[in-house]
Amino acid sequence: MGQLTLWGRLSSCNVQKAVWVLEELALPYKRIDAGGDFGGLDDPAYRAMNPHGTVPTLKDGATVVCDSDAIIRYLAASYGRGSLWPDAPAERAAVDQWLAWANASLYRDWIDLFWMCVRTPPERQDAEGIEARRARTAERFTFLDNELANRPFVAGLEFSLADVAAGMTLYRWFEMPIERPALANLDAWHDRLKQRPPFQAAVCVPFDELVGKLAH
Ligand SMILES: N[C@@H](CCC(=O)N[C@@H](CS)C(=O)NCC(=O)O)C(=O)O
Repeated sequence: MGQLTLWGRLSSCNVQKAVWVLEELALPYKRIDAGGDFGGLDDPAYRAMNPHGTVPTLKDGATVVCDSDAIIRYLAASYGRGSLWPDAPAERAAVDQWLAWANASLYRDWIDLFWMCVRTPPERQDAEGIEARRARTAERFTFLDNELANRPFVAGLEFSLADVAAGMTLYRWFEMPIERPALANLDAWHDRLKQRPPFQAAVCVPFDELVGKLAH
């Protein structure tokens, strides 16, 4: 293992995924605030690592990885000994299919809602648009609640990267000033995650600095 360095402000949900996995694996790492009010994403040295100019970026010795999903997979494959992202293809596929759902379906609706409801200043908010996104996100969580009736974690009996990608949404979902359906299995899963200090440290982070801020 080289020196692990993660660039990214903790108020970024994608940075939170990376921090959560670093903490789950109890890896020594240094996090450097970048992005948002911290800036730095247009610096040539940063762009040389991450041509997208986004956070997070991970450096492990000579290896640089951009994109939160690539980062959590890299960390799990390198240091997880099959715990968060199984080695066996069939078990890995079970995690991957839920990672894909979390990113392509749940995250898309949830992040739209967060931008419209929290990041957009009140005077520019579109109540109908918020309600449409709220309803769609609630449908995603209702679907997940139904799945969680049969298993304790998103991809099966064990905690995995799928729980990180989906669970990263929970704090903000429950903190947003919106109506939410009562979902007992989702609540039980949330309670299971809340027992993990890495979830608390990475995800349960107030987002006041993002309220009414569309700039980044
Ligand atoms: N697919 C990328 C998306 C990265 C992304 O859009 N990051 C946002 C923060 S969540 C960003 O860099 N925003 C600009 C900023 O923070 O200044 C990933 O998962 O890492």
